[in-house]
Amino acid sequence: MKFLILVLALWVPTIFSQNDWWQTAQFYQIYPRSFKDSNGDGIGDLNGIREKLSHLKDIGMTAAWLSPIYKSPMKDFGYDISDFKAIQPEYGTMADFEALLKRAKELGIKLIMDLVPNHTSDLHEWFQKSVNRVKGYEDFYIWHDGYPDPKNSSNRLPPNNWLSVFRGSAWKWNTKRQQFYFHQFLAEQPDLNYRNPLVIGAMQDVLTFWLDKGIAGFRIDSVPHVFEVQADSKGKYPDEPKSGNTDDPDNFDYLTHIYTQDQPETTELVYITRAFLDEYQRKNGGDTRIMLTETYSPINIIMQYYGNGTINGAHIPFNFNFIKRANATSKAQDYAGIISLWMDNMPKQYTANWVIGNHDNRRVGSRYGPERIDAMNMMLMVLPGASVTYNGEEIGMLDADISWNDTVDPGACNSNPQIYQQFTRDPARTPFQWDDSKNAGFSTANKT
Ligand SMILES: *[C@@H]1O[C@H](CO)[C@@H](O)[C@H](O)[C@H]1NC(C)=O
Ligand SMILES: *[C@@H]1O[C@H](CO)[C@@H](O)[C@H](O)[C@H]1NC(C)=O
Ligand SMILES: *[C@@H]1O[C@H](CO)[C@@H](O)[C@H](O)[C@H]1NC(C)=O
Ligand SMILES: *[C@@H]1O[C@H](CO)[C@@H](O)[C@H](O)[C@H]1NC(C)=O
Ligand SMILES: CC(=O)N[C@H]1CO[C@H](CO)[C@@H](O)[C@@H]1O
Repeated sequence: MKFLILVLALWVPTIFSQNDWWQTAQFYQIYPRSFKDSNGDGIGDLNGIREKLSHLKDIGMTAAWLSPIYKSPMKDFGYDISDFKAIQPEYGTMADFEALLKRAKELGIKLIMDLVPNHTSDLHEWFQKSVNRVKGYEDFYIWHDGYPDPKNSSNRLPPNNWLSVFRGSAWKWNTKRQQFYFHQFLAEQPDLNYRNPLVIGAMQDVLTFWLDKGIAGFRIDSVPHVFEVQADSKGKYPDEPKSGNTDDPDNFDYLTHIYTQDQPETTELVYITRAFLDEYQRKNGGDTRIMLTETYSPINIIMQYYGNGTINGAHIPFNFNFIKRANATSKAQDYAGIISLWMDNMPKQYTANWVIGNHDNRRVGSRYGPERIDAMNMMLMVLPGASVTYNGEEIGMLDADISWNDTVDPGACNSNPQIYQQFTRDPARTPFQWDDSKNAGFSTANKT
């Protein structure tokens, strides 16, 4: 009886209310490099995704978001972008992308692109122009003279103590421009300066390019990192305080990131982007174009991403609490707590979402234990709102054991053979297991 009431309570409101497509969507993240290799080079590609897209339909998915497929030197597997309007050749061509979109439309699956606003590749035309101080591009990135080194007159010291997520100083000297530039991730990934309206304009131009092709929206990567605090009137950037969490001064965790994350301008940018997407729909018609945002921030900050009461923000600010707060020892009451945490904090007019896995975290089966995989997948589907899962979780793939020699994730490669396992994301990025043929049906290549 109780179960029947629960089912009715979840089901009845959905048939009487007018939900927009995304409010009840099942989102499936595809990691293109590891999904399906169609041409035998050992690397997943767009034609492979097209070939296997009916799998998503079979398991009830209604939308897919693709990890980056843009042109990239691949220092961070596509999260370092050298051209936001081109496809990385090893993944295919623009024609392949259009064929994928067409197939997705036939199947009724919406496609979402991953936008990486936090930085570009250092090979991006914008960065090259900024290095050379080409007019209009001087302030596309965050530049600083640094300070003289009292111990060594031919050296300069970085502007402050800020650290890169991938270890070491977040500032890198550029000999051509004779200044430091700021990079929260790899040195090859300079951060864009979003206080420059020309940068916002350039990014909106990128959004328009992909929306015109017919995609349903964007998943925006690493939102909290988009802004850092401004330098004071003397051009000085403040140091961040030590966290006390580790003795390793190169570890990102050595500092508390009060000046480089969750700055108030971040939500502003989310609101501006939402207004831009709504305006696009007003002008061009069609279904709602949506925005999903990635942030691991505290709940009060995440709620601001939804909107501030008068202005709307992200349709789906990812809810990572199952990833952050649950593990193999969690009890029923812990899960109940995780669910209430979101539902009690979310203003009623918004739509809940639940993320079970992604390319940055251990797999569901490795986090909660293999015997809980089905339960976790089912819970994701019955909770109210949208669900978000990662390719392979539906078949219960587990983390692979990847040796130091085979490790390619930059976060791990920048560490050492003793500690890399704390940093590596490779174990959750192994090829999708399609069947029991060679390479589990992922590829005909000898090495994947
Ligand atoms: C002084 O700084 C320069 C430039 O960073 C470096 O190449 C050189 O090795 C440094 N000299 C000493 C003695 O540390
Ligand atoms: C919401 O944000 C907008 C745009 O930033 C701002 O103009 C407005 O005052 C904010 N409203 C509230 C209630 O904070
Ligand atoms: C596992 O999750 C529970 C809550 O769900 C938490 O109390 C506990 O500290 C977590 N354990 C680890 C090792 O993270
Ligand atoms: C890793 O690579 C090094 C250098 O190529 C080699 O000497 C070593 O035997 C390899 N280790 C393993 C465990 O394969
Ligand atoms: C959280 C996060 O890391 N966000 C993205 C910003 O850029 C880095 C480096 O490219 C990516 O790894 C991230 O996914």
